[in-house]
Amino acid sequence: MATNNYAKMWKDLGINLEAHDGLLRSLVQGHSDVYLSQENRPEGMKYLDFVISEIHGLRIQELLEAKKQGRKVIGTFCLYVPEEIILGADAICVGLCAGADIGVEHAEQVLPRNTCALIKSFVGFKLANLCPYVEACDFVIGETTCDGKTKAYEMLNDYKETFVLEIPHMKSEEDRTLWRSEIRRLAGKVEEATGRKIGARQLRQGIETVNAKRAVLQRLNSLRRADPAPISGRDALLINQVQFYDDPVRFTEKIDALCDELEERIEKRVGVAPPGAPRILVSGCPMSAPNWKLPFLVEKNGAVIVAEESCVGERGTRNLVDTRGETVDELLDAIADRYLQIDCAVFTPNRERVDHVREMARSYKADGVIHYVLQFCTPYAMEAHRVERALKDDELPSLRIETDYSTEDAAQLETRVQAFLELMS
Ligand code: BJ8
Repeated sequence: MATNNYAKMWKDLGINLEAHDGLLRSLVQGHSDVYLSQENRPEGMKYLDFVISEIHGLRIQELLEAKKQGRKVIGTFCLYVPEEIILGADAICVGLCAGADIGVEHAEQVLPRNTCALIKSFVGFKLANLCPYVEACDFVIGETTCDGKTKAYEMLNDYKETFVLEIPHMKSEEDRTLWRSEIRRLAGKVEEATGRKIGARQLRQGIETVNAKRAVLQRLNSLRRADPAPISGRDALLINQVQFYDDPVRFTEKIDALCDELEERIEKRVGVAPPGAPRILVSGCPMSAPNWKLPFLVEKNGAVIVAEESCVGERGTRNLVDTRGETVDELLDAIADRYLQIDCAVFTPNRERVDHVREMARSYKADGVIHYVLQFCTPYAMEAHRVERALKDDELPSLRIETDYSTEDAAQLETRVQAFLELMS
């Protein structure tokens, strides 16, 4: 990225240029070490590399251009916030979850140390004025998922307007009623902020755009069932991460073309690892960009990650919104119903997540499962035991990893990963 070209843009956004340079340097280095070092990548990944190389440049420029044309930019942190509603008001949705530990010392001045890395990262980014996406947003939408996020949004609201959506923690009919009314409250907020009424035609268009994006990611996932794997887990993760920032229509077209290429590779039996390489399913907490630590350690030791049971993965792409509704009310209910199916660990009971892990392990022919938990994430740490028990019943080896965004534990993690992969050789 030609940083000089963007320095004025970042300065105008109030970015701390010195700290931001450090963030970009580590991003470029991480991308080079983890991604560009791979051999035999699909050609289509060049687009994703380009997006990453311009992640705080060209895309931010596009957002600011759109704002000049009168569109709003709205930030989100969670899969429960429907992009369809934001698109229905001709606004732009950007995912703000962050996966870097730069800014953590700022976050720890106001948050307990035993807060998960994802929360520390987004709070730290705001306090240190590090993220042009946050600064480009007109407002952000939070949600009452885990306690840490719920309370962090109170703090974030002191610096950036934060609208908080109430997420029920159960899935009874009463919860559905609450959730449907929250979806309407959100639509009202988006209409008020954008000054645009969400009509049925625009909402349907928003639904179709997001359905198309999810459908292409489903296509990508289904191609990863092949052996040899036509694409690495690292690259698939990058695609899943970029979907939260990129223009959804352009992204869908590019990934569709990449899938065509993967189909050809499968036909010619071209893979990123030899046939029979250990196939790993990763399950648990989301990995936001540039959190690439674990996939790198797994794949540099000869295994291939074939699927992610994660919000940056299949939990986010499973299920499309039913488009049969004709009125705004019917479409909003269809959106609410689709989103209530998400099996985040903040729900109770949450048996469907365990079923999904087992089902994914079977369908992707995984040889083992890594249960990935961000340190201090109680919901996923609590569910780990239930997941492990189910996998034991299926006679599938599993490994529990608890970590954060720092690289301090990389050597120790690698030793554990190597020992785990030996079980499969
Ligand atoms: S739908 S997983 S994106 S809440 S890791 S902040 S849960 S303490 S990210 Fe999440 Fe929505 Fe659920 Fe997905 Fe809390 Fe855990 Fe931290 Fe987490």
